[in-house]
Amino acid sequence: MATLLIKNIGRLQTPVGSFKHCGEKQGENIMLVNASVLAEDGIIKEITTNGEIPKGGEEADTIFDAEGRLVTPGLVEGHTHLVFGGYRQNEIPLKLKGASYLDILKAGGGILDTVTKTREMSGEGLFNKSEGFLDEMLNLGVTTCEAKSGYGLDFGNEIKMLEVIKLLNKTHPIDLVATFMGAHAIPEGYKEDPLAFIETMVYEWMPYIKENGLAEYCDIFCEDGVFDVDQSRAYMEGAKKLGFGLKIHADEIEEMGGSSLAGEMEATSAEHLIAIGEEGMASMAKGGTVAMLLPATSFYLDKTFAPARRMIELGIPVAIASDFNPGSCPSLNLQFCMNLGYLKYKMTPEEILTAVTINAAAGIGMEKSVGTLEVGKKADMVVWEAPNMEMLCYRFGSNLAAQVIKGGELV
Ligand code: IZC
Ligand code: ZN
Repeated sequence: MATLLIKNIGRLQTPVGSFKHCGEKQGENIMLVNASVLAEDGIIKEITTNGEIPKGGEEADTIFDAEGRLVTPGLVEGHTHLVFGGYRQNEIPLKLKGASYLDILKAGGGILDTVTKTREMSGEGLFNKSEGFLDEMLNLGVTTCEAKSGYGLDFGNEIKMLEVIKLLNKTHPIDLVATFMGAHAIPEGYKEDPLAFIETMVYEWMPYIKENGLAEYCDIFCEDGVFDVDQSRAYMEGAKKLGFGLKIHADEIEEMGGSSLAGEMEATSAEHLIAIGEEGMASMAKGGTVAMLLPATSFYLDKTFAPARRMIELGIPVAIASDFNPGSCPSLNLQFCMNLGYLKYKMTPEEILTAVTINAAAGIGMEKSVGTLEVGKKADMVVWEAPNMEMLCYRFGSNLAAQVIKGGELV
């Protein structure tokens, strides 16, 4: 039995409860002063406060002195396109000349450019590259991460990506949740008939992915010039029948009705939502769909920011994630997303902590095991180079994670 004691925690701050936190609950965190956490075999055994040390704590195999700093749950990264070939820095000069994200995609670049480069890479090459990204994330405080396929767009290459994610989950300290996103762009040969591509995925690829345990969720890019609402519905219905959880990139650039569909289908999460309207928000609130907001993408694409305050007001559980990908967010720094949450979404530090822990966890089906610091949950924690959440949300551009703890081990 391996034991770990984190002592002398100036402030331990965490949401409580293994469920989506909506409305006023979004901003409810508990704060313990002069706290300690004892973990046994990677699971939290006891949390104490006011200078008390858990029984047996002083004899723990490893003792870490937090020296009065802030400790929170490990960050949960709820949305990444982690596995990809190449980069797309060549798009910046085009953007500066006025080309939009969708202009570049429509001209055969964008996602399709990354598809070519991902197809060219071996599984081993993709594994090594993605592993490096996960190392960076862990350093920045991320202990659980969602990762999507979607740069293969044919059976063999989509499976190659999902196999890479599965192997990373086995070998890397970060826990991964895999999402199949074959419906990321329309591949060559299906331009005139996107529904035929959807049917191929639903009837031929998804059953294989399900049988082989290669993904928990299916995601689709519902956007002008990509997949429309009817095609998205067909894809999601197919995925639901096979027992996948549902996600949808909705209302990112144009308000297409993807968020209304998400609520109607009771999708686990809807992503982006920059252009969402009142109808979409009402539907998501009714469907209990997590709003997976991606502020670094708004920043990078020079777009407005999703109406997070209105969502909280309407009782939509809000999560914040990075969207790490080579085209619309080449940053995997979730701490930067927290800064943007504070300044651009105007969320409180408490609401932001909920957004990057328990609500992100609920958005990827991990809320029972991670996302809060409570007895029985995984001992995934971050000791921050900060006394409180205000400092963490205010200072940007530095890595304030002083010590990351994953599954009861210092990393
Ligand atoms: O590679 O552009 N929005 N998918 C939907 C992306 C961005 C990733 C990319
Ligand atoms: Zn995305």
